[in-house]
Amino acid sequence: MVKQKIIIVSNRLPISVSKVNGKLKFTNSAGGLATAVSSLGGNASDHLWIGWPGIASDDLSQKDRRQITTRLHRDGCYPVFLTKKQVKKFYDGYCNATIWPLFHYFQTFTNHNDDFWRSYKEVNVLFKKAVLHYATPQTNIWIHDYHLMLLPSLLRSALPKASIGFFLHIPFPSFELYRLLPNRRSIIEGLLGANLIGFHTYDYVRHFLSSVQRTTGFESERGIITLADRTVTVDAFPIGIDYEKFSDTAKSDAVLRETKLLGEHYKDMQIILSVDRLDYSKGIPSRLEAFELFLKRYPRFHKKVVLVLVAVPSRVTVEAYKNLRADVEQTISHINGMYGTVDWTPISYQFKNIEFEQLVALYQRADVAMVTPLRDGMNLVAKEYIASKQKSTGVLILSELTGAVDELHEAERINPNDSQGIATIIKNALTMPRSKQREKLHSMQQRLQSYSVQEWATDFTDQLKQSTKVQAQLSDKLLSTATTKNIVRAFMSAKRRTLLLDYDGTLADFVSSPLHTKAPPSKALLKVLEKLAKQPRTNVHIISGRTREALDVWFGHLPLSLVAEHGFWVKNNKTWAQEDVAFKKYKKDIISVMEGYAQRTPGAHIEEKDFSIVWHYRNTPPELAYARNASLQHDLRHVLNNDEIQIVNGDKIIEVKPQGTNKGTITNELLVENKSDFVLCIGDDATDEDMFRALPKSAYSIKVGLGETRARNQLPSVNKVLNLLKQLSQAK
Ligand code: ADQ
Repeated sequence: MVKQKIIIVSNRLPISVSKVNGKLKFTNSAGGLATAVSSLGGNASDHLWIGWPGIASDDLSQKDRRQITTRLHRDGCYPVFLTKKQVKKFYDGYCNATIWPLFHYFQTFTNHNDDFWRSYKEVNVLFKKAVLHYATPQTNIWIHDYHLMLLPSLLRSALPKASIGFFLHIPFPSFELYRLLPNRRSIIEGLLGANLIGFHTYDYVRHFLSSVQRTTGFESERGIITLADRTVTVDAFPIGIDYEKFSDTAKSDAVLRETKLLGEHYKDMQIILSVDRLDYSKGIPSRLEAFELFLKRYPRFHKKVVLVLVAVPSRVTVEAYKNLRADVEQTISHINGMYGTVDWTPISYQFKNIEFEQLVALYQRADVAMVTPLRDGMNLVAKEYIASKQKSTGVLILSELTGAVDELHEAERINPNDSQGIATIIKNALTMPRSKQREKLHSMQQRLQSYSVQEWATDFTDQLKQSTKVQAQLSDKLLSTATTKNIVRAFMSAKRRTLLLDYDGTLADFVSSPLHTKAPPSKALLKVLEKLAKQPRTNVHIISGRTREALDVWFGHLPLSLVAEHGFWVKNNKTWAQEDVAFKKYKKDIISVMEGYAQRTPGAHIEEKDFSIVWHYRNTPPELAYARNASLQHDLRHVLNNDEIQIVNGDKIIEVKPQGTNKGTITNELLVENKSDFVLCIGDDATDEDMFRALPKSAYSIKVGLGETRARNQLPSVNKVLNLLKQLSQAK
């Protein structure tokens, strides 16, 4: 097996295969991604590319397949063959009739179909098999785009240590749209298999993070999502173009010749250019509408302006695309028929792929570029137009619904639905002084030059290495089998043992209701605790924020010591003792403030304990909870205004309680009373950090979950805690 540094995985390979007159034909697609990958440095054996070669396998004989594979291998490409049925259901279906329209906010074009989804899963598994064929356990893998959103997790389960990056080239929609997808959870879980997930803009990052939280509950801080045993970094990497390629080609003889020809053909005429794949997201019909309005409102430009509209054929078998083509062509004929004359055709239309030099010549010669998508992840045409303006001036009209607008703010920004506004902007663009055009072009060119597609690729892969390194450091703290064995050994040889255990999130998973009737301990847990407490010379303490009543119901029958309400109640020898603090007098005020909020906060709930009042917001929509929590805390501080009370943020709760007593103070007391040579403390949230802080150096401490902690070790889940306790309970 070859040793590779990076594996690129995308639906399409940079080489396309077709069959012409029974013979295989190989064509290079010089897209931005191919350029980016070739710029990653090293030689060809440092990267390989896995993808579909663009031809259905039903049309290929065994001999054809072998020939394709051998030919592609020469260029570092490895084919995944798809059948006609898969192309129809996976590619035309789930990718382009479900995900593409929904992620571009075309809800009405979105087709939800179980067959498409089945095929999407099946093809992602095919890609997994192909990657596993070439990957080593430490391989760097970079997966591209919406066709392969399940692949990161599929690979993660097979290669737990691999460095996996994912980049989405289209927008990630707001949760309001994303939630419409029946398979929304599977897609998010699929993506979360990556170490690093990249988007074009920060808006898409925000949408993604909020969808992760709303579908799976995983929270994020500064773009880092904490899962049970791993973290995932999410960031914005706005894709660039191969700047030099466009700026150099623009100065080449071939382009100068082409530009001259264009100049002669459109003598004394200003050119407005429109170049896109023929896709409904690109807003071509509304662009035509705005152009017609411009012709109607400003007749002085008749015969002086031509709109050159180049549309690349795309997804021609999908219904919505067929309809779009008919619509566009009909509107063009209407405008040409309505405004054209014997010696002037307002719109020159081409429905084809054009040669690179021809494209650059058009960019070079065009006085105005109209880039007006209704939605676009980034939009490279806008950037390519600016880079090609080496020897000429020009104005870029750019939709504010593209990702590119964030970087190209000197462009003439338009709302693609505002035809009246666009008509005015076209007129202004055609009459803009050249000095102003030059000034705007210059600053945009500088920006594009400094973050080209080469920088983009290097930036992403560097960040991927960085996130994988952080990930590895994090896993260093995860309790290893060796440390577990040490703990069991130390437990066995100790003269006296003390265990300090939190309950919610440590011994039992969180449930949506805080009521104790809804969160009882499992039979398995009770059995382990009983066995553990019956071990000789062993004291087991449950130290919880729960009420005495709850702990009594759950554990009253076992020989355990119980601490309720974070240390305000302690049960030893069957009686509860209470800390001597005054809290009663504040309760009424606290509850009345909280009740005011609870009435207008769906999902929120108030819990009254002897020594605290708790605001629970686990079931409140996160954005609402965020807003309410801030004002609730502000009002509480205002009402209480004294040093005896503290307001503490816990896991989906805000707790108001007296100062002074916490899980740390009670830990101190218990350690003095118990005088043990073996101490094990396990907890999961901020209140448990007080316990960890109070422990002697020799103690073993474990936090459940990732995130910063003073604990020596971490465990990913409640189940793993139970496993550890089970081992101790069986120790002889
Ligand atoms: P696309 O939707 O394909 O890309 P875009 O970014 O504009 O959109 O890229 C189109 C590419 O095709 C450009 O490089 C352009 O030069 C080329 N092209 C267009 N018309 C052509 C023609 N007639 N002949 C030859 N070439 C032509 C997706 C996302 C975008 C995102 C890119 C990259 O939808 O939002 O910018 O990926 O991430």
